[in-house]
Amino acid sequence: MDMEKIPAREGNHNLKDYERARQTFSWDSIKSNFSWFETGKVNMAFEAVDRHADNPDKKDQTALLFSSPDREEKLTFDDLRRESNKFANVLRKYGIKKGDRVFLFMPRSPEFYASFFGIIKVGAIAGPLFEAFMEQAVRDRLQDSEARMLITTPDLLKRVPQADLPALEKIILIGEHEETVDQYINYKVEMEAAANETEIEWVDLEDGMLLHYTSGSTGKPKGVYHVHNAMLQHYATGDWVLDLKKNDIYWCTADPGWVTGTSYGIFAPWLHGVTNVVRGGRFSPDDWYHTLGKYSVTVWYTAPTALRKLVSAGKETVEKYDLSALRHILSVGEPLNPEVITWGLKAFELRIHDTWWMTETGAQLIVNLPCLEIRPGSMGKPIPGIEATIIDNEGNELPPYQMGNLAIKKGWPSMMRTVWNNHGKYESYFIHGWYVSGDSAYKDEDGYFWFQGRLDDVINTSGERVGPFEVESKLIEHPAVAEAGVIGKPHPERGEIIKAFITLNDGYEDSEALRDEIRQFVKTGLSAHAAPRELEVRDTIPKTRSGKIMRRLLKSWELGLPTGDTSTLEE
Ligand code: 6R9
Repeated sequence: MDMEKIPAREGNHNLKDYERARQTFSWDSIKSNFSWFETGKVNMAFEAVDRHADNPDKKDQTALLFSSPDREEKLTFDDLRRESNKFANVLRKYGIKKGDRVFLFMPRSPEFYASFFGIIKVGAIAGPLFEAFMEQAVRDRLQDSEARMLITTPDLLKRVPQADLPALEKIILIGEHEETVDQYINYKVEMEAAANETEIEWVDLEDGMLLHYTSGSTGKPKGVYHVHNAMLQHYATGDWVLDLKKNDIYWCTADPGWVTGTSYGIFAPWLHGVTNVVRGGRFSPDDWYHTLGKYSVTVWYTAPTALRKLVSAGKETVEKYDLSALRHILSVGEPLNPEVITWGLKAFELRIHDTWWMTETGAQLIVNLPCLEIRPGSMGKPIPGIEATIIDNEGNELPPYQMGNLAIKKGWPSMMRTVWNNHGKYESYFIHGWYVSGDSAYKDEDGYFWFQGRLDDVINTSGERVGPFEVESKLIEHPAVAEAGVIGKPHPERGEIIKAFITLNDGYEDSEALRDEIRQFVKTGLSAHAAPRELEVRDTIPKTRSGKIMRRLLKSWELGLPTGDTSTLEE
């Protein structure tokens, strides 16, 4: 689509001269913004919380503006320091130390953020999980990471496996619960007894901080391992891309179970000491507009799937609210449709800035900057310090307009350092010093990058990454299902929806009731977002000679596209 380019706004952007910054920039130049600059010893929690709480001008500023349909709370930087100190002391009391994995399985809440920073303060590694996960998803992640502790709520405890987790010593419960099991610890009781001060564990820049499990096209979800050094890039992009300024009220709509909810829902805003809005509960256009208006949000980071729903809700809905404080909007997770950008110009009189990055990359890499023109449909340009290109499968760089693998020159601060328990997998991402993203794209003659699709079978439904293998594995656990092949099918609002093709075991007949039951089985066994919206019963599932499900072929059939090379198709 040939759309009008949208010029940069006038304004006092933090990054004004992109070309110059790219030429002169080095990551070392960011270091002087941090307290560890001289000593080399660091802790992300100190930089994001305590440093502001130590500053008399900042300590009473609101750090967290939390609200959900049934709760509203404000925490200053001083409150957040104290609460995370207390939690660090609780963890220490139970023997948690540097390098241990501590997982969080709970809805967004002030306790989540206190616990999260408490974990980091003792030098442990935080593993945030989506609250929507069902037992199998929780088990896979706790098993692989060998988590020693889990923080959850009595409600969600039902989905925490009771067996097969030998490493899991304690479960901290936030909220009232009746059972008195040795393994359980009561959050409130422990926090009341804990001291307000703690010793921060000073670690090295390369020490672990965070494990984000994400889906690949094969195998179980993988643990993407991030280190404290990522803060350099969280800080830099908070400056250049989010364009954060001292008095901003910032809202990132992402859940901390997703990397966007940690890198940009926690680290970037708090490294900059801005007020961070967190809204719990379910999405609705009115609720979101209300949140933007009520808190006078100035900078808003969200996702195409939500933006598309706001577009559907129409201009009448947005006009009910006073969004005059809003000055900067960003998007991530999926391609941002040009139509949505056009709508944003009308509805908010603002540009929507697309940003591209991945769980593995830890922070934004290719973005639309406030100081550059936007070409609707393009992800933008690499930030200073990042070299991006398009390569073929042999690692040769391709000229403008040729589609190929989107690749990044190895060596940026927020890059994952390994895949937990699977360093070989980590190494497989690189070719001739390039990190190969798995996305296909091309660049134009001015260096703007244009996303074309995923090269593997990973599904992106409403901005969430779902591995087809995980869904297929769950499907075939159902007694009626013999084989399953799962694809992403394009959908106007959700990006993609999950469509599953199955074959049935002898003795079962296709019926709507059976299909409903199977869908429900995935929903309760894995998670709601992984449940196939469409389920089709077939006689066979196409497979390669080596037995791999040919999802590509299923997809071509589904979409009525040419089937391409079927030489590996099993007879
Ligand atoms: C941060 C995040 C990564 C995958 C990525 C790509 C897709 C993300 C995008 C985008 C088009 C954008 N993706 N941003 N596609 N335009 N601006 O999303 O991480 O959940 O790991 O997903 O999402 O396919 O490879 P993650």
